[in-house]
Amino acid sequence: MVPTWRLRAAFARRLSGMYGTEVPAYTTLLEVTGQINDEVAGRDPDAGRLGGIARVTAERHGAIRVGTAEELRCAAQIFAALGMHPVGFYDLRDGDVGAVPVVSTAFRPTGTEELERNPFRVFTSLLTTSDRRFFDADLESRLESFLGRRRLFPPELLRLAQHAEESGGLEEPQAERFLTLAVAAFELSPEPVDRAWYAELERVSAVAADIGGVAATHINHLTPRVLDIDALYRRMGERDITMIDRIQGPPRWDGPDVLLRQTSFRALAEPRTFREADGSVTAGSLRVRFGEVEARGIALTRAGRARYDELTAEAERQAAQHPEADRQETARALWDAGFPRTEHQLAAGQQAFFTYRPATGRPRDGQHPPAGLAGLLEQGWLTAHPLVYEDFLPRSAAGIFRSNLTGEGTRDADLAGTPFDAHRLSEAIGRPVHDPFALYATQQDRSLRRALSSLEAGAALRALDAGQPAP
Ligand code: OOG
Ligand code: NI
Repeated sequence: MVPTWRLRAAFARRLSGMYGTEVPAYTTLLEVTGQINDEVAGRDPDAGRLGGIARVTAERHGAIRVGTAEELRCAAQIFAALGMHPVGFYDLRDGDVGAVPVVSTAFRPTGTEELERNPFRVFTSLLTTSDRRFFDADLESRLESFLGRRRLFPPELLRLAQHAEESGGLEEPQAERFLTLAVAAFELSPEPVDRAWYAELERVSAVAADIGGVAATHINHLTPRVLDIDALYRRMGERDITMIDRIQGPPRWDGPDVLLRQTSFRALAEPRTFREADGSVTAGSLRVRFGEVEARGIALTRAGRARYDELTAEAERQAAQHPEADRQETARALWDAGFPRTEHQLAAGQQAFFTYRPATGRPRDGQHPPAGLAGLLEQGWLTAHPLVYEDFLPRSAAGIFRSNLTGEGTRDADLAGTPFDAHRLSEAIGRPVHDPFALYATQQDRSLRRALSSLEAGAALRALDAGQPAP
């Protein structure tokens, strides 16, 4: 039997191989990423603090886009076979410039062990065809009928996926068949693109055209994880690959790495065939795919995230006021003044998530552990190991979409948007969309409870049981 996690690891590896043949710049990116990861692992004894080198080397996220709730349900079935579940809700329709008509979630493993085995995740976006700001009633109905006629995933693939989900894996020949069909479902289709239809959707949004203007779905990008994204950014430039103008997310600074830093480049135009108005088929090209790379840091609690969001908004405000100033420096100064400088401060202030363990070798000397987390850490009762941020950032995601766009598109901001939230997305998928904060909190609480029990830290355990945010 090939267990779930092995299916996931094999799927990620094969998808990466397939994508490398489709987008050569991705192969360059993997080479440079691999060099830098080796260098960092060789010089920095702490390089494995946020995931061992084996995990980081294999680590990828992908992005796909689908058109209907039915397509999303099928994608969810395939991901469920791989032990990947919807986490988080992202609404990208409201950005001031280049808003995109999609709502999204990320499919990923949710358990500590599964993440450690292979953390493959796929950012998955659903076209909001009923959003009147983008699509009028006539276009919506033509889109719906176009999407209703296509089938992204063959029934055999879906049957195997369901079987794999129910049995926690697949027997060998079926596993092979499942992986082959699953990878093929995300390849670029040779099917000719209807020129007029694609162009009509492109006037609304390039993302709408990429989703609803073609007969199949495809991987939009596949993103490796790098241990030093600033070094990678420079080195890609030396290889003549033009990156977007900056690294998104937190600035580089001396304090702990938190959340997610990402940067990207536009892939080259790819040959596609088109069906013209007179029925003839011509050769052409489309430029919708992407290269992206990311560095991951510590997962923040709601409080830590609120602080991050404030600093980001302030950095944006200052950058808008002083367009001549270096953005990184502006942000760094704000962080130096206003963000916890050490992991210890993040833990004691409950601004980030950690795995807690009882410190080994601390003499008790007849003392009782204190009730508060800060005291437990300061007096050396507990050690804290950071949890990696496994999710995405809406602002960076919007930035990635935006740099993908050929034009600004059109959106009638005077009309009301279709309301959408995590609950409605859960209904569309037919599976619960998990709250990322709750998942990290569960991981943290489990370790804390175990550590406190083994320390016989009665007061701290009672505080935890009383439902306080932490002891
Ligand atoms: C997804 C964009 C979001 C990220 O890393 O934030 C994303 C897309 O372009 O389909 O992948
Ligand atoms: Ni991405």
